[in-house]
Amino acid sequence: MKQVVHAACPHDCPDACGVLITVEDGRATKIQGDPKHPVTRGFLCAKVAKYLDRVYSPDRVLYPMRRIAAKGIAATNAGEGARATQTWQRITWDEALDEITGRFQKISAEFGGEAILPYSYGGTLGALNGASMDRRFFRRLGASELDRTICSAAGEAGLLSVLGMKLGTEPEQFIHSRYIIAWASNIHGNNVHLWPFIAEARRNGAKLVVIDPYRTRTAACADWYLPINPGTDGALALAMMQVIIGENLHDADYVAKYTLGFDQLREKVKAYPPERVAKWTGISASDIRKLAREYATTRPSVIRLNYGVQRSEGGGMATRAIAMLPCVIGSWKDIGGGLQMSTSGAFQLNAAALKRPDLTPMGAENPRVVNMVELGKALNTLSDPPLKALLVYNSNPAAVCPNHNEVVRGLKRPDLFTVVHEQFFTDTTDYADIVLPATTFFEHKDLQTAYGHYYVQVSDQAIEPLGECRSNVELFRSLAGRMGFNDECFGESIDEMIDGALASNNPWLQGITRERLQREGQVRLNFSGQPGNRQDSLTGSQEFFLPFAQGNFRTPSGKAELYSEAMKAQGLDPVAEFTPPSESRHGADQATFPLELLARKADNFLNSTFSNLPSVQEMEDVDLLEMHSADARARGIVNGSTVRVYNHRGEIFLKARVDGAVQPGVVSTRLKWAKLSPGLRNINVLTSEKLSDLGNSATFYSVLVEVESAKSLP
Ligand SMILES: Nc1nc2c(c(=O)[nH]1)N[C@H]1C(S)=C(S)[C@@H](COP(=O)(O)OP(=O)(O)OC[C@H]3O[C@@H](n4cnc5c(=O)[nH]c(N)nc54)[C@H](O)[C@@H]3O)O[C@H]1N2
Ligand SMILES: Nc1nc2c(c(=O)[nH]1)N[C@H]1C(S)=C(S)[C@@H](COP(=O)(O)OP(=O)(O)OC[C@H]3O[C@@H](n4cnc5c(=O)[nH]c(N)nc54)[C@H](O)[C@@H]3O)O[C@H]1N2
Ligand code: SF4
Ligand SMILES: [Mo]
Repeated sequence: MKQVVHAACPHDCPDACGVLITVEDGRATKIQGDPKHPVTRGFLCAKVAKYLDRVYSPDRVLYPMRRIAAKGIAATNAGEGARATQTWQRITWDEALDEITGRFQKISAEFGGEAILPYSYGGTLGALNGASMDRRFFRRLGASELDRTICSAAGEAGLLSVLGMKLGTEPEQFIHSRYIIAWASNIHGNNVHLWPFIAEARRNGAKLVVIDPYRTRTAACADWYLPINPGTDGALALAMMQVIIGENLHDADYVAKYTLGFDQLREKVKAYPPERVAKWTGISASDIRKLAREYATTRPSVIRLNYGVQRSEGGGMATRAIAMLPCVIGSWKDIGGGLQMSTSGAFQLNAAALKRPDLTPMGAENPRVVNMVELGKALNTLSDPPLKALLVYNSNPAAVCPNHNEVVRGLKRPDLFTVVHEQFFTDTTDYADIVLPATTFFEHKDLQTAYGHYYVQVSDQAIEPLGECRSNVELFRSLAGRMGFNDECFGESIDEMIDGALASNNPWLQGITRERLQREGQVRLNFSGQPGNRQDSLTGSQEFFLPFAQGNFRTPSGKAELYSEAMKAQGLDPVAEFTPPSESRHGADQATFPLELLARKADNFLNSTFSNLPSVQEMEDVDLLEMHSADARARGIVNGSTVRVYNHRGEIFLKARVDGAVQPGVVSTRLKWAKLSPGLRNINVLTSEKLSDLGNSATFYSVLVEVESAKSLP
């Protein structure tokens, strides 16, 4: 029997694609993008187009496993057989659940629930398998709470400080833009479904400007590429506003009606003339002026701001400064104007129904919070209570966490009981006591929102779980049962959970039901009647959502806050300011190591996911250190040389590629599994646990290193 199932890609990606899976006699035989999805428009990214290789990979974890060897990397890339017999003993789910709950109960009795830490992030962004039954379980257990800041917390805090809500320009409006700035936005790599809209805008005469220290594919095909020194974007935005306000190019009417603190901003930006900012950014004063003038006068103009800016020590403040730009020029009024960093704030699912924070045991209302970026520090230094158990799901911290050597030192602790729920034997399972098999999105049902558009989807289950795989929801349901948690919510069915999540008072979810989602595949949030909505002038059929066309900011003042009391209360500049990151060429630590490192993502992997699949590996250039010819020459390095890249946190070995991707003073390499990298260590050996200025976020792009040529790869 052949059928086509509608699913939604749950990977941590703004596009949240609609997916069609063909199933024949219980086996998935084809995957394609849903042509009916207005943003997916029938195509998938290259990695998910190969998803059958992932689902049916011979390397999948299919059964619960118990460690029978010492913790550590047992085999780098060995086949299933060797690994299974030398490192793992297959056990039943009952045995696994007994062992886990037994250990959890013992640890709770001896040290308290806070000695147990959940560790999860973006494996799946499905509303259920991302954050529902797991949150209920850990609340009920009284475990430490995880502050999930590894990705976007700095940028979110910066954006919210100005707009009050994570809303932005919808992708469909980009075709109407005349001036598009891709700011720290690797569109071809990380957000490919925006590209066709930009391409159409350019056919209509739009100009594309890219601001990125790395010459991405998007930068290479831009009309104007501005390589910027890492971590200096805040200064650039302030200088642009110095020019715009100084030359009276701002929208005085919009500013007067809908913003707060313009006079303070006008004063503040006087300290950031283009000549001063040119020295930090590496962008000439004349180019800064030209950018500011073009941006303010070519209408509609839109900024696609992505998260690259905010993975920096001053990333929150930089995002805040950039978020002011569309408020100052009033581009929120235009179809195809404004800014998009994230659209996720529009999806106001019923979080209390999903996560049930009310399950907290008496006396444990405010559990200890552990920042996920500081996992190494937490495992090695926390006391009162120390961390004694870790349950990892939806994440691969031994690959993605900064200061990898410290993370591994912590994970190796013999007294730490680690459980990892996974689809593959990752870097993190190498330190697990128990590994549990997890389903892929083909094998479970979920509800899907997005952070790069405004469509909700139900992702249907296409095939039966492989082997003995269980979804995250089913794992935590099983654990709750075994712990004797008899709260009714642990028995809710998947459909009841989806219904509960959609049962929200938010007007944007009105009329969106599970039945309707299953019938229609994807449904746009219900923005009808929103002030500022406008008809599409080309087709006349679509009503666009312009969240801030008539103000409606969700800040305490209801205005776009160019001056923020909340910032002031945190001891920060209430307008905005720029301080160079301490780990940068202009920073306090610049004397330690001379080169700025971009520890970037791979275009064809998704963080560390996909980096173990041969058919995806073929598409990606790995284990390369990209550097400028001047920096290479000064160190006697040529294209293809083996190099040692090091700082005070550690060292890695790579092959040099001297290709013009980066400017002098900057080097770059990409994230992948550590155990598939030379010397069994990846880029996060070199990155820092230091937190950003706002949001306590990670600073993957504020890293100094030195490079020297080496004899051979380890
Ligand atoms: N193919 C692929 N797609 C992905 C991912 C992936 O790993 N691979 N990851 C997903 C995830 S988790 C996320 S959060 C999103 C993130 O997607 P993006 O926000 O696009 O994240 P990054 O790739 O970190 O950064 C974007 C760009 O910012 C640049 N950049 C670095 N530092 C600076 C700086 O100081 N200033 C400026 N102007 N630019 C800078 C980088 O070189 C990069 O090209 O993408 C998602 N999509
Ligand atoms: N150097 C450097 N480090 C980075 C970044 C960077 O740009 N540079 N990016 C950072 C960012 S933005 C992010 S968001 C983080 C991402 O950090 P993570 O969210 O840890 O990302 P992944 O490496 O994709 O690991 C997700 C894991 O979840 C598993 N998984 C997928 N679906 C499921 C499921 O349904 N159930 C269970 N139990 N497991 C599942 C996958 O197999 C995969 O191993 O990495 C951060 N680390
Ligand atoms: S990873 Fe992103 S682009 Fe690729 S299929 Fe999933 S949502 Fe679409
Ligand atoms: Mo992320």
